[in-house]
Amino acid sequence: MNESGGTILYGANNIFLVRGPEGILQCRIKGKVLSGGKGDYNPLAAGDRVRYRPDPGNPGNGVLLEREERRNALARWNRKGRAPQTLAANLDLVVCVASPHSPPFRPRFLDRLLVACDREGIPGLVCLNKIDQGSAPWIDERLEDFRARGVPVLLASAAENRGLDILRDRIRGKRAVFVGQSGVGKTSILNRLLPGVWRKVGRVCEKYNRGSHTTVLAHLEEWEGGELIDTPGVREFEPHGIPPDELRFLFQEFAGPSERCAYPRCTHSHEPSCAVREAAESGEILPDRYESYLRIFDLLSLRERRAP
Ligand SMILES: Nc1nc2c(ncn2[C@@H]2O[C@H](COP(=O)(O)OP(=O)(O)OP(=O)(O)O)[C@@H](O)[C@H]2O)c(=O)[nH]1
Ligand SMILES: [Mg+2]
Ligand SMILES: [Zn+2]
Repeated sequence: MNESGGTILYGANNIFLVRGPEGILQCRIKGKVLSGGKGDYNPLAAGDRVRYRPDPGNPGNGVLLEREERRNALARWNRKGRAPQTLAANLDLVVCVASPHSPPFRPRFLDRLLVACDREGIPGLVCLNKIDQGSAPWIDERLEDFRARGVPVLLASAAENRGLDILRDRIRGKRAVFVGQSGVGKTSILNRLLPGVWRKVGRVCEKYNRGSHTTVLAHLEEWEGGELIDTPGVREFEPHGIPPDELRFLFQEFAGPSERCAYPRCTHSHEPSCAVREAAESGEILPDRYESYLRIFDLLSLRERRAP
């Protein structure tokens, strides 16, 4: 039978659901390594375009042949696997979900997600869910700082069905992925947008995955002319594929002060007479943003030194 092109909806343990012209098929990777996915922690992610061959003797099944080139991808460094792990691919929008108190607000986690979005040229937005639990001045200050740099910030409560119309308007017609720490309410929000579907998908994932959560990929559902992707919560998000000395360009607010740094190629990490550090000390730049930058810079530098 002929080859077809399709989109990965989700997968686990080498069984992937692919949406193609024949409908939705269960596919396996042919051989050990998928062409196009070498060296990755996971060769395929939700949203990937693939080539596959339907199995004529086994309707509804097929074999994956190749991953097509990605337009973009949201990937993190997987420490355990020592390889980049793609959460979702070919995206129009990343919805970075957070909550104010449980789990606690972690702005540096959002910084890392947004750095990865920026680097890939994918628009990102911040959705603070669980606002029924209230906010705090330091959280509001951090959110205001995102807004000041053009990152949309939405306040929502999936529990009380508040603030979700604005989110609907933002994501309609797009392929949007929901990411964030475990427990912030990604699936709860998606259940409000597309009732019923996500629980069902969760059960299917569990079946393929023999009850464990570790290898379940994100999954994709069609919604109002676009597509929504839910992802399992991640504890850490280490950006991947950013040279340390290019990180500074992803912290836009450093641009102005950096013109006053003593060294023209100052990385704002250790150099004397660094105007960015001074700006953080004087409050012109949010000190926590500078701290956040330093932490990412260290991570990226360490990984670069360890690379073969
Ligand atoms: N108070 C309050 N609780 C909420 C809200 N949204 C979700 N929750 C609760 O938070 C818990 C976690 O919600 P989930 O939607 O499973 O969170 P998740 O981000 O999908 O978590 P992972 O799938 O583990 O990454 C559940 O007990 C929800 O009922 C909200 O707006 N307010
Ligand atoms: Mg979830
Ligand atoms: Zn500097």
